[in-house]
Amino acid sequence: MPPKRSKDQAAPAPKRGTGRTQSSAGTPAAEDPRSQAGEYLTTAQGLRLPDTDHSLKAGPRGPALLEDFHLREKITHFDHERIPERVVHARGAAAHGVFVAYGNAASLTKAPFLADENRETPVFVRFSTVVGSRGSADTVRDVRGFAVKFYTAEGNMDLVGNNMPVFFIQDGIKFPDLIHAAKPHPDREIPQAQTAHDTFWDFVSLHTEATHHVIWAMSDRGIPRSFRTMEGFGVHTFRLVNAEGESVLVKFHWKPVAGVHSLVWEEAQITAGVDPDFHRRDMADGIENGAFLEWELGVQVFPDSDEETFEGIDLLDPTKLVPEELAPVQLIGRLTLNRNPTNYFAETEQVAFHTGHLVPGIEVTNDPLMQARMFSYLDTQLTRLGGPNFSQIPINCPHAFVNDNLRDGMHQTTIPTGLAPYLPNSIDGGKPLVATEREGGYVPLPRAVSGPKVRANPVSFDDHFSQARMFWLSMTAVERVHIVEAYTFELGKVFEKDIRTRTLGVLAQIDGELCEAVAAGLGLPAPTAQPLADIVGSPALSLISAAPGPIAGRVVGVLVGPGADLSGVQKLRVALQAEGAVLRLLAAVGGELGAADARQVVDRTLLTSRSVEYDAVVIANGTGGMVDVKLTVLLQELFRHCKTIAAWGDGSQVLQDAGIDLAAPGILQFQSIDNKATAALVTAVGLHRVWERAEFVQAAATSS
Ligand code: HDE
Repeated sequence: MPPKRSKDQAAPAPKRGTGRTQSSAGTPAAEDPRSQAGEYLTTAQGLRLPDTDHSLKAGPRGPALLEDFHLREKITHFDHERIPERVVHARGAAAHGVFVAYGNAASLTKAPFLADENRETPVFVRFSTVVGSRGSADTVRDVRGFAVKFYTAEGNMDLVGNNMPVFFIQDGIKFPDLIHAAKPHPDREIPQAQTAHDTFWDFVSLHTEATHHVIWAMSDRGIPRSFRTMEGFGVHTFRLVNAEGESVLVKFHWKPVAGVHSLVWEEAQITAGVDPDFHRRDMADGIENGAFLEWELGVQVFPDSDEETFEGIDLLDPTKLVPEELAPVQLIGRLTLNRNPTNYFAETEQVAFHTGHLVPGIEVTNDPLMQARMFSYLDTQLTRLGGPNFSQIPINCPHAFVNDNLRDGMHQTTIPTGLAPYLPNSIDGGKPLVATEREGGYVPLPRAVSGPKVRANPVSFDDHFSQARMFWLSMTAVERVHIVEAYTFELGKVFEKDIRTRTLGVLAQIDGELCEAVAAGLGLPAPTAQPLADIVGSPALSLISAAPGPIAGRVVGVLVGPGADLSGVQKLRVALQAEGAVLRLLAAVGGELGAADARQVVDRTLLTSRSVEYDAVVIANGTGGMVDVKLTVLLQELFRHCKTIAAWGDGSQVLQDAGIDLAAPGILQFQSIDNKATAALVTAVGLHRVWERAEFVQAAATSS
C-alpha cells in the first residue's frame, strides 16, 4: 500500500485530460478511455464553443483581437504538435497483440512470460526502417527494426531487435559514425532513406567490420515483402537464468509463420513512389481483415562458458551469427498481432523502447554494442518525449505496479502521496520496500569482472570476412544475382571512383565471382580475389523455399471486362478468402458489374492501380480483347517481378496481346474456375515467386 494521504490534503478528481473517468489499477475504466468525452466541441478547459471557423475580430474586416483565447489556444497547440522524430528508426508502424509461452523454456529462464505454459502477455510491436525520415517510404532498401514491448506482470520487458541477425559495428561508440555516414549528405540532405550514396560506402569500405551486415542489407532481406514475412533477431547474445540460478547464453529469433519473403528491387522502387505506405497498409489491412500477423519466438542456446564462444564463434561479437545448423532454434512461444492502434501519435510515435527494460531471468551480456545501447535508449527519450516521465504515457505504462520514488519533472501526471520519496526513510514507514530475489527483485547473476582499463577489442573481433563469405555461399543462384544487382546499383550511385574501387577490394575478400560481377557492372577492373578458405554455407540463411507457405494477407488481382465470368470470380473470391487472402477486382473503369444478386464491385482501375499491389493477377474469362498500354505495363511488371499470372477461358488472349510468353514458367491457364484451379493458384501464391522465371528478366549488367 502507498503511504496514506493526510486528512488535510485533497487531490484532483480522478479524471483524464479529456474529462473521462480514470481507471484505478486493475479495474477496467467505466468508459472507453480512448475517446474524447462529450458531444460538444470545447476548449482544452472544457468550455463549449459556438464557432471554430472565425477568429474574433474588430468587425468582419477588422484585425484579430488578442483576447481571442480560442484562436490562441488552437494555434499554439497546433504549433507544438510535432515532437522530434527518432534519430534512427523514425519511420515505423505498430500493432498490439499477445505473446503466449509454450511452457518449454522453464529450464532456461525463470521469467514467467517465457517459462509458464500458456501464459498470455500483452505486447506492442513497432516495425521500422532505420535511415529514412518519418515521412519516407516503407519499401526502401534498409534494415528493419523489430521492437517488441512485453507488458509482463513483472514489469515491461523490451526486445529491441532487427530483421537481420548481425550489425554493422562491434562497439556502440561507432554508432554515431555509422549513422552520420548512412543519413543523407549534410549539405543538400540528399538522398532520402537509402544507402546508395558516397558517405555510406566511404564508411563501410574503410570500416570492414560492417562487411557482413552490408551483404545482408544488399540481399533480399533488405527489401521485405511485408512485416509479416520478416524474420526478427535479438542480434546480441543474452543470458537467461532459471529458477535454480543456472544460466545459458541465447540468441533470440522471431520466425514468421507466413515464411520469410521479399520484394524484388524494381518492385520495391516502384512501390516507394506508388504506395509509400505499403508495409504499414499491409499490416493494418491484414489485422482489420482478421489475417493476423504471427511469429514463433525461438532461442539458440549455448553453454554459459567463461570464453563466451560457441564452436569458435565469439558470442559477444554482434557482427557474427551462429548458423542454425550448429545450434538449432528451439521454439518457445507464439506472438500474434491482432489489434491496430487507435491513434498513431499516442501509441506508435510515443512508444519508448529500451534495451534496459528487463525482467528477472533475462540479462544482457558484455557485447560492447549492447552496452552502449543500455545508455542510449533512455537518454534519447528525454529529448524525444520531452522529459523523464515518458513511462507515464499510456502506451509505455507498465501493467505491473509502479512505486518508483521518482518525482516531479516535465509532464508529471501521477499524484504521489507521502512525504518520503527516499530510502531509507522512517516517515513513510520505510516504504516502498526493496525486494529480495525471491520477492521478484532484479538481481543479476553475480559474475566476476576484471581486466585492465583499455580501449580495445578482443582479437576474435578482427575477423571481418568469414561470415560475409558464409552468407554469400549460403545463397541460391537467384539470390546471388539479386545481391550482385544491389551492390552494382548502390555503387553505381557512388560518385567517387576511389570509393567504388575500395569497395571492390572488400568484395574480393568475400568472393571472386561476386567481385567480378559487380566490377563488370560498374565497368571497373576486378581486383584479385582473396576469399578465406574452408568456409561453408548455412542453407538456413536462404529465403528460397520449395514448399508453399500460407497466403494470409496476400492480394490477388482479378482483371475483368464487362462480359467477364462473374460466377468464376465469386468462386475464386471464396477460395482466397478461406485462406485469409484478398481478391481485388481490377477493371478498365470503376463501378459495379453483374446483376443485383451477384454484384461485384470494381476495387481498382487501370488508372488507380499498379502491379506492385498484387501478389498474383488472374484474367477472367470474358475479358479477351481488352488491350491497354497500362495493362501491358502491369502484366509486364508482374512478369518481370516473377509473380504468378493466370487466366481462364479467353483471358489468355489478354496475356498474349500484352506480350506475355504463355510458355514461360508460372503462367497458369485454366478452362474455368473449379477446385483444381483455385488450389493451383493458392499453391503458386504460397510459393511467393516463380523464381524459374528470374533468368528471363535479369538486368544485362548482372546476367553475364
Ligand atoms: Fe537502436 N536506437 N541503437 N539498435 N534501435 C534507437 O532509440 C542505438 C541497435 C533498434 O521502434 C533509438 O527510441 C545505439 C541495434 C530499433 O521505437 C536510439 C546503437 C539494434 C529501434 C538507438 C543501436 C537496434 C532503435 C532511436 C549502437 C538491433 C526502434 C529512437 C550501440 C538489435 C525502436 C529510440 C522503436 C532505436 C540507439 C544499435 C534496434 C537512438 C546507440 C544493434 C528496433 O536510442
